[in-house]
Amino acid sequence: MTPLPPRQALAAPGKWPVVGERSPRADDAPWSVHVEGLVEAPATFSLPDLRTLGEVDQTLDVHCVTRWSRLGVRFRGVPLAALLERCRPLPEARFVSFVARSDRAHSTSLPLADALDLGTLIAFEHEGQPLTVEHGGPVRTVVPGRYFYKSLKWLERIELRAEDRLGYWEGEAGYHNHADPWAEERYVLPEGSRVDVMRRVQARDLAGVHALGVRMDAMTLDGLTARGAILRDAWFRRASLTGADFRDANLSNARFEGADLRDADLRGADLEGASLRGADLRGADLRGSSLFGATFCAEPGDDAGDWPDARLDATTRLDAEPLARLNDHQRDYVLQSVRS
Ligand SMILES: Nc1nc2c(c(=O)[nH]1)N[C@H]1C(S)=C(S)[C@@H](COP(=O)(O)O)O[C@H]1N2
Ligand SMILES: [Mo]
Repeated sequence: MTPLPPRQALAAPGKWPVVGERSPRADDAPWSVHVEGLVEAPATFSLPDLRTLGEVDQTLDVHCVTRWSRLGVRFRGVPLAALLERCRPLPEARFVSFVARSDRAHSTSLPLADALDLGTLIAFEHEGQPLTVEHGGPVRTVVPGRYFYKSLKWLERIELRAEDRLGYWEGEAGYHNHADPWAEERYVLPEGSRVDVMRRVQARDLAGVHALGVRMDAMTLDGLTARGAILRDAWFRRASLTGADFRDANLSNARFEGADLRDADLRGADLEGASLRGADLRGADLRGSSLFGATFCAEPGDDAGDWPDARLDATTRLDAEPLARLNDHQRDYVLQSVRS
């Protein structure tokens, strides 16, 4: 069986989803990559300069925090190590921050030792072709062994630092700064917010709440109001959620295994990567929801857990949009259930 980190699923064959920014900053200047901060020899490299540092092929597994993976993907580029050999980091340099040529100056960072040990690559090509713009062309980083948000598109600046500087997703969206997919380091809760969130859970009012990774397994939360809440990675396993209002909520990667979702309102909810196995969805409304990577039944050859298949019937409401994003196996199961 294919080795996948916990709760990752393969992207459809031949598909490479675009995540985050879709294009770099508009700028007529020729592309260059600056290396600065705690280095003996700061430098600016043109793309041809960079490529003379010695290109290698590297095959790695891509694991996006939104749950899709692509295994054995080949990139070609220059190892970060080769570049830093030229610029010679000072002994105080303990972190490396990669900054993009993008409108929000998107960035991400790694401990320098990790970036080197993991074999970070400054990549120009993907499967023998130049990187397309939406995937970070002409130059991006790829970091094996970390969720893909540590791999920066449109590399413009590499900064060596004594202190860490949280990247865009890590600082703004609560993405885990260590990002090891095997340890499932996806999201962190903002400091100090857990108690407040649990108080809101007790009151069954999570409308507009922004909290990541909240554990609500087996809780009785019928009639819960969670409209517009951001509850990525929440656990609702075996929770009782009849009539819950999840309209437009972000429930990506949420676990609803065995949950009672009868008559729940999930219109417009983001359920990407959510697990709904064993959930009771009779009378639930899923119209306009986003179901990329969501699961209702076991995948062939999947032995992860012994949940039964979700319960759907003719009273479960769905429209074309959510169905289009399911994989074939899940879509067949859903369609067959709602027709019977
Ligand atoms: N400049 C930039 N780099 C970025 C992002 C971004 O929004 N901007 N998103 C990150 C995330 S979350 C992922 S999963 C990957 C997605 O790369 P792809 O669009 O080529 O699949 O890029 C990462 N690097
Ligand atoms: Mo991502």
